[in-house]
Amino acid sequence: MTDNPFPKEFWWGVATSAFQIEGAVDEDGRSPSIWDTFTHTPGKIRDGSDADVATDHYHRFREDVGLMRELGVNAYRFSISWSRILPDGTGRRNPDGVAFYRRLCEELLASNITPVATLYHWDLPQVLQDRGGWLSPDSRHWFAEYAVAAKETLGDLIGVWATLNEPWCAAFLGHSAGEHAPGLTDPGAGFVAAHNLMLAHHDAIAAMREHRSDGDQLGVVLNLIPAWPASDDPADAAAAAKVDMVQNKLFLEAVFNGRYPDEVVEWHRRFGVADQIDLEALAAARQPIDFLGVNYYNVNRVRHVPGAPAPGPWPGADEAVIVVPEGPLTDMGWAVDPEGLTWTLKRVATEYPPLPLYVCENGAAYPDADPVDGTIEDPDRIRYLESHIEALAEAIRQGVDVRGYFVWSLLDNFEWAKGYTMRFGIVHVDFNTQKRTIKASGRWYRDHIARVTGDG
Ligand code: IFM
Repeated sequence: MTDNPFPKEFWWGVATSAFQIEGAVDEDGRSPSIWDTFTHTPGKIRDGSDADVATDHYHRFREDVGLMRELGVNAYRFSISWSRILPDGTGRRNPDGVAFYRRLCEELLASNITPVATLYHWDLPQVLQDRGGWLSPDSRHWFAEYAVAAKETLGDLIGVWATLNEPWCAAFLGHSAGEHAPGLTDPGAGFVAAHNLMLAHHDAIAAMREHRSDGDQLGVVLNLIPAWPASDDPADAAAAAKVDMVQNKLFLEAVFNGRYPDEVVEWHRRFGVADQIDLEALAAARQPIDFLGVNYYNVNRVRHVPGAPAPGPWPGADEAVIVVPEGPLTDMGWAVDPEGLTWTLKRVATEYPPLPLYVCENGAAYPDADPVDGTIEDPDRIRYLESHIEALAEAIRQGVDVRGYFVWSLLDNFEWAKGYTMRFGIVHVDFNTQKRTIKASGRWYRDHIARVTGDG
């Protein structure tokens, strides 16, 4: 990087989530989440696996913080398991669950690594699903109660809080496409879940602000996937705009402006759920945030195909088809589009009020070879990270206020419906022995951090 635009205090971090790494699913009072139920339902996970052990981080967190020290990161983004803190979903707090996150944060702080917590990375307590889950109008109150419980018990150690991770996934992959827990396949249910998640987000911010400490930063993390037309044909542009509406605009508008785009309101009517979506309640609930987290992996290129049904996770986007990308793909089947990151960050900065942004996830799955002589060469992942960090640098040079970048992921881990078939880590995990090995990409990231912070 010839012209280094990253300030000294920039956060160079790594990210994980509770369900994907912790394991220990029935230890110390944790109750099952919807993902425990889903993984134990035959046919839901590609390799038939579950996350009962995952990467055993619950028992190995000190070793994992040690890896972060070796990498030289100064921030760690993780999520808290609701089922550990409030095993009944609401009410009784579980001191043993809280104690785990206290130990983790103490270890991080002793290592000069800032803890960045997400409250909800998709693992709703099953007891709450049994009461209607995100389709229940009560869900906003359950979530606000959980947010307060987390803030009251961990707020002396954690100053940066995101309410939700990627609510589009929780809403539409979970309730419309059936690919994620709880596995519903109802277009309207996705919109209802999205609405209740947005209310929950605003309510949690309001409730946590009442328990505010100096310097707290409260925000939310969205996965903003640019939906670009596959050609210059205006019909492709119109199809792409519909995908953008469900993927991005719905959440950006709800978070920043407490409203939905007109097309989305129309879809509420069309799918027969308008009576479950109180637009005035959303406007009334709206809270300003201190930062927006942006997760970025790739671009969706969209073609208009007459008569095609809307793709499952984008209900309403009739006649829109996501094109299979050309060129080198990651293991997820995603193209490598660093320019989409610059574009996304500039879009948020241009269309919405000025706000600190963090790239809360970015990374790539590739089929790594097993370690040879204690090392793993993963040049594709290095190229991916390098090109995206350069794209981020470009956004900063163009004036976007980005304060941090988190690689997804610290560790190879449980990739949801794809089980253990996808390796996103910059640290390899042998899932039989749990041995960790820093990959070449991890060493590259360490050297990059040292270089740009002047410690190299
Ligand atoms: O593993 C997921 C993570 O949980 C949420 N964002 C995308 C990642 C890769 O698919």
